[in-house]
Amino acid sequence: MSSQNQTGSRRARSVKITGLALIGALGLTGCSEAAKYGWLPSTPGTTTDSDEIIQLWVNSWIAALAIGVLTWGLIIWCIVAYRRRRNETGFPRQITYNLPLEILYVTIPIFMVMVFFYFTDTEQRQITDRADNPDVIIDVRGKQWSWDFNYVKANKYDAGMQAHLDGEEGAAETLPTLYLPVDQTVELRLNSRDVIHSFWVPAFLQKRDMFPGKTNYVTVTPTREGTFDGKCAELCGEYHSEMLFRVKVVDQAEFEQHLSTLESGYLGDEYDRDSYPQEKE
Ligand SMILES: [Cu+2]
Repeated sequence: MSSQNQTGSRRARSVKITGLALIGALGLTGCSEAAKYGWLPSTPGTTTDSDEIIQLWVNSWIAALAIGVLTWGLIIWCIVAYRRRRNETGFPRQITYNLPLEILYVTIPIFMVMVFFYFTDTEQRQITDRADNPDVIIDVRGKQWSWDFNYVKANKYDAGMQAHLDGEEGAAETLPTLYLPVDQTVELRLNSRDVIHSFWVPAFLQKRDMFPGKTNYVTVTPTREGTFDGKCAELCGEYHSEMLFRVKVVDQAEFEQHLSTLESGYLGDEYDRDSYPQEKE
């Protein structure tokens, strides 16, 4: 066999292997439901924002991967095409100060960043916009290491019990539970009683920090009934890992029924830890 034929068959084989690997990878991804949503802890239809957040996430990955594949391809092509040949000595021809090329590889990344920025910014504004007239307002107070929920319009409160570490895992039923009515716009007013916490319901794909002395807002309209996990996402001390809660998205009747079981009143600033003399003075 001539050396040319040998190189040809080797190339054909490597093309075949690469093709099979690609088809296999695509097949695996196609089968998996999780892959379809970019392995996010949510599925479409959980809140009015969740579908677009999932789309932004998945499309960003596709764009990033396409750019990645193109870049890796060009790198590998350069390595192979411009490798040192036998009987070649010294440095290859040096090409510098190629102005058109330099302008090209400055403008392309700027353009890519602008496209990513545009889509992220549009989406983020839509998510963080506060509703003019929320159906339900809940003042959420993070505290080491639990949560208080004030249902503002109904003047009802639910005070979470501080976590106790006794070596036994806490039962889900004992966790403080935030009730939300399905298909209604909810404004969560996030406050902290002591240190920085972070309000996170993974299934809602939204997370926001809670600072002492400052109120942050999350506006959410849950569209699927069910029970979801919530947790503090900011390391806030010894029992941070126990600072858990649950979210129950229920119909209006069940929501009202739950409110009727709660005490009337409002647990406001007066229960904050008195440790911010600079603000209290
Ligand atoms: Cu915390």
